[in-house]
This record gives sequence, C-alpha cells and structure tokens, in this order.
Amino acid sequence: MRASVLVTRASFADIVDSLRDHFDVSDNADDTVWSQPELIARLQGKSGAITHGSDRIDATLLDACPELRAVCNVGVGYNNVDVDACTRRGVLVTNTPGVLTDTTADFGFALMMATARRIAESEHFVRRGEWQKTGRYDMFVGSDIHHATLGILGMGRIGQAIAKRGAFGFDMRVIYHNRSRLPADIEAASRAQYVDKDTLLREADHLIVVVPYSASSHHAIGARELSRMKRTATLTNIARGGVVDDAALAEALRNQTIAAAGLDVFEGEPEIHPELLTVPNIVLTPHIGSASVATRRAMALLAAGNLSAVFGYGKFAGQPPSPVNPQVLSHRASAS
Ligand code: 8YV
Repeated sequence: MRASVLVTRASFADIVDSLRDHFDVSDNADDTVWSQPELIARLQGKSGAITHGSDRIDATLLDACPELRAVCNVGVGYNNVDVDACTRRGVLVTNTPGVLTDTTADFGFALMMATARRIAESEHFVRRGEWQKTGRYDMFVGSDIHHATLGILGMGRIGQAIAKRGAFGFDMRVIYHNRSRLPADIEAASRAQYVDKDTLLREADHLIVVVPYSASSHHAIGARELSRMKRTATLTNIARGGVVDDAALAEALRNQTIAAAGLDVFEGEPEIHPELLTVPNIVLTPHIGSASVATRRAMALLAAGNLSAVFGYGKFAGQPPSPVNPQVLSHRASAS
C-alpha cells in the first residue's frame, strides 16, 4: 500500500508532483494558513510530512498522529520541531543544510549593507517626493562596510560564508563568537578571529547574528548586550526571532544606543513588535534569507529526497541525506 504524505505549504508543483510517483500526496497549493488543530487533523493517518518553519511539530501533534514516521523540514533551522519528542517516538527529522549557505550569506550581507548605508530610509524618502524639497549634501550619511570590523555571532556554515565575503570582498577585520572555537584552518580560510562575546559586542562596527535558536540562544542579544555595542554600530539578524530581544532592540534604536538594525526574522513572526515599525533606522524583510529561486528549489528537492529515502525510494533510498536525529535510523535498522 502506498504511504500517505502531507506537504504543508505551497511549493514547486513539479517537485510535489514527483512525490506522487510513490506516495498519496495531500498538499496546500493555495498556501492556506492552517491553525494548529487543522494541521493536526490534516496530518492524521499520514506517514510522512514535508514541513516548513511556520509548522509547529510538538508532542501533542505527534501523539495525535501515531502513524507519522518522517518529518522533513524545509530549512536548515528546525526549532519548529521538537526533535526529542520525535526521537522518542521513532520519528525521523530531516533538514536542508548546505544548499542555502551562499544564498543566505549573500542576503545577510545585503541586509547589513542596506542597514549601514540607510537604503530603506532613503528609498522611502525618494518615494515620498521629499528629495526635490529637502535634499542635502549630508543626508542619509551612514557607516562604511569596507575596512570596518565585522562581528559574527554564530560561526556555522552561513557565518563562515559571511566572514569570507567580509574579509576577502570588503577588506573587513572579521571577529566571531561561537559556542566553541573553530579549528585553526577554518579560521584561516575565513580570515576570522575568535573573541569572547563582550569583545565581539564592544568592537564590532557591524554585528550579524547567525546563531540557531535554542533555549540557550534565547535573547542572546538583549538590553545588556545592546548597551555594550558602539553607538555607531549596526545589528543584523538573519537567524531566528527570539535570538534578539525585539522590545529591547526597539528601545535601543529609539534611544540611538546603536545606529541601526536590519531584521529578516522576528519574535512571533509574521507579527512584528509594533515599535519596530515606528523607528526609522531599521530595514525590515519578511524572512527571505534563502529566497532565491535556485535555492528554494534546492531546499524543496532536498526535503523531497529525504522523504522519499525514508520510504526506500529515489537516489538516496534508505539513506536520507540530512537526518537531524540519525539515531532513529540506526534503531530502525537494528529492530528489522
Ligand atoms: C526558510 C530558514 O525560509 O533555512 C532556514 O532555517 O529560516 C529559511 O531558509 C524557512 O525555514 C522556510 O521554511
């Protein structure tokens, strides 16, 4: 009998259709926003799911969907999935690392540059027709990227790719802080120097946050951290809402404790802290760090490849390429 699977958000139709070769597929081509009870109802009786960052896969959902064997998340981050609860129930979780590294690093750099050079503020000024009325020689002066100090919080694949762009593309001094220091050859490849967190905050001209969300990274940048940054510094968050305390950030921007911020992710997104919408020195984007056509396709393909592999299909049959909790696979192998 064919397994039934659910694709929770609208995706590339040809990739969803390719799943129909092996599975009974339910999808969400209209991209309707499902409530949690609706997501649970649609997952009941399904053996696998392709999920997205907006889906919460928790213990309550798993208990209501005992047939579920695989949760294939589209995204490198998977803080929307309770991995321990999945592991305990023998549900494999997969993600999509690697394929989005450069696209997300490009975006992080673009957002940081837009923030430092006040692109959004000045774009709004032009659209309002104010240039003709009040243009000045010193309007929208920002801060330089080239030869400045780039601070990176979180030095995984994306952090390293951002470091290379800064060091080799813009002659920046690159400092980073991470849970653990990287091996010397990796530091050399990205010309990045390890520092403690306080040094990172104190010395960065542009601080970019790329650390995964977890209980230990919750509010890693809050009022205390913001107060240690330079008044001229910018902060860019492309990681996850909740790593930065958005209320504290809004206050720091209003008081000009720091110069400006670029945010692609928000606490409780798609809702946005109302005060972040009122401060001028900010660039806001709707969680589009990995959103190039090629990369979004690569992510969808990798998630589909993971799902197919769990059920013994496709080029990775039996060996999903990016398991988050591979112990589920070894447990299944020893049980069969
Ligand atoms: C995705 C992301 O947009 O990969 C991640 O962790 O945040 C983004 O690339 C998001 O996960 C969509 O589901």
